[in-house]
Amino acid sequence: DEATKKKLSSTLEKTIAMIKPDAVSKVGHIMDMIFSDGFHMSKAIMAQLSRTDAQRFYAVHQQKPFFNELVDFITSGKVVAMELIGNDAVKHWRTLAGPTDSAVARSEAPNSVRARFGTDKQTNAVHGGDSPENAAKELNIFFGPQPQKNTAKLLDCTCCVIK
Ligand code: IDP
Repeated sequence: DEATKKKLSSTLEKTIAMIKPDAVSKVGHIMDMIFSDGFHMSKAIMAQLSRTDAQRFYAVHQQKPFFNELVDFITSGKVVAMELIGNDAVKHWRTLAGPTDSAVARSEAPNSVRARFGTDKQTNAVHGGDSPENAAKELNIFFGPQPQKNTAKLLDCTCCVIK
């Protein structure tokens, strides 16, 4: 009914999911998990990030001791970035992704993506935006107006895009 529709649309959110270079070969399994959990995927792109874009993407971690290593890792191969839409999508995708450290994920969230496909604290298969604001900034790096280098668009469906 109308009340249910209104409630659903008010919690509809978008987020970014990104498959990191270590798990790109598992893209099919990961997309299966995403769809099985009820997300809509409105955009997807395969890209190799430049160092500049990787530094923009991880700008919040600039002061961390692992920043350079993280930029090396994320630029070491192709990634697959996706725009996901669903109820409470930011939190939902972070839950499906699992804890940052894949070893912790294996003990605490064995059905998570990081438990199944990640290796350790750094090499952890996927990224998830941590707020709607950060997700929007990160999506803009992949799907924003600037032409992308080294990218191949996989999917760009407007049927379920929320503005
Ligand atoms: P999150 O990806 O679960 O949100 P963050 O703390 O935001 O975790 O860290 C961003 C990314 O930086 C992680 O996904 C991981 O790849 C990397 N990272 C986090 N902590 C460490 C660390 O202690 N050493 C090396 N890499 C790390």
